[in-house]
Amino acid sequence: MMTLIKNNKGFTLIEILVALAIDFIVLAGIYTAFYTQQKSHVKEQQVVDAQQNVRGAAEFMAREIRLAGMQRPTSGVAGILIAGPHSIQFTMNRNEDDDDVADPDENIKYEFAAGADSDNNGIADTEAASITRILINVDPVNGDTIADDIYAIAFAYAYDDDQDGELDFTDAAPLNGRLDPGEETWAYDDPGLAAVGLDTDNATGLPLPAAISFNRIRSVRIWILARTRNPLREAAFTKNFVVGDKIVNRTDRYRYRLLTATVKCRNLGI
Ligand SMILES: [Ca+2]
Ligand SMILES: [Ca+2]
Ligand SMILES: [Ca+2]
Ligand SMILES: [Ca+2]
Repeated sequence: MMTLIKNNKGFTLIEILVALAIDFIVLAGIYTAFYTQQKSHVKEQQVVDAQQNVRGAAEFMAREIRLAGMQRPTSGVAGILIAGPHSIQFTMNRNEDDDDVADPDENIKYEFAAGADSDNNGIADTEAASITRILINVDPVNGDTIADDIYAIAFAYAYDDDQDGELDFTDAAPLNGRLDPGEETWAYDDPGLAAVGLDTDNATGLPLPAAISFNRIRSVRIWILARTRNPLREAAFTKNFVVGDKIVNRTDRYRYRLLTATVKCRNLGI
C-alpha cells in the first residue's frame, strides 16, 4: 500500500527567517525608492518655489515701475526719485480726481529690507533677505515683503538725454568691445559719486561724462537673484551670475534663480 508521505512538520525556523529576510529586503527596496523619490520631489518643489518667488516679485515690481510718472501733477514732480544700483523710488498719480502724488500708494521704493544690506552692495549681508516695497507716504522706513530668500538685487536705467525719442546708445567707442555698437547705455546713480543723476555706466562701472537728470530715464532693468531656502545639492557647486554691474560668484550647495526684467516706462518723457 502506498502511503502518501506528507511532511507536516510545518516551516523550519530557518525557512521562516529566510522568508522574513526576503520580505525585509523587498520592503527596504520599496521604502528606499519611495524615500528617494520623495526627497527629489521636495527638492524640486523648493526650486519651483524659488522660481515662483522671484518671478512673482519681478512681475509685481515691473508692473508698478511701468506706472512711474503717470498723470504728472501740475505741482510737484512725478517720476523717478532714486535711481540707485540697488534701490529705486518713484512716484505717480494713480487717481484722476486729484493732482498730487500724496496718496498712500503713489510714492514707492523697492530695496532690501531695512538693515539687510548695510554695506549697500546689493547683496544680502546674511546671504538671503527679503525685498521690501515701502510706501513712502505711509512709512518711509518699513514696508511689506514682496519676496524672500533673495541673494542679490540690482537696477539700471536707460535714458534719452538728447531727447530724440530713442534710448541713447554707445556708438563710436563701444566701451572697449564690451558693448555692441548701437546698444543702449545702462547707467545708475552711484551714491558714492556726489552728482545726483545717472552718473555711472552699468557695463563698465566708469563715471559717465556728465550726470544725466532722472527725468531723462525711459527704461528700467531689474535683476533679482533668488536662492532656495535650503542647500539642495549633495556637494558644493560653483556658479556665476551677472547681477547689474556685478558678477556674483557662488560656491555652495544652494540652487539659484536669476531673473531679469526690462521695463519701458511709458509715462516718462511725455
Ligand atoms: Ca494722487
Ligand atoms: Ca551687503
Ligand atoms: Ca536719444
Ligand atoms: Ca551719484
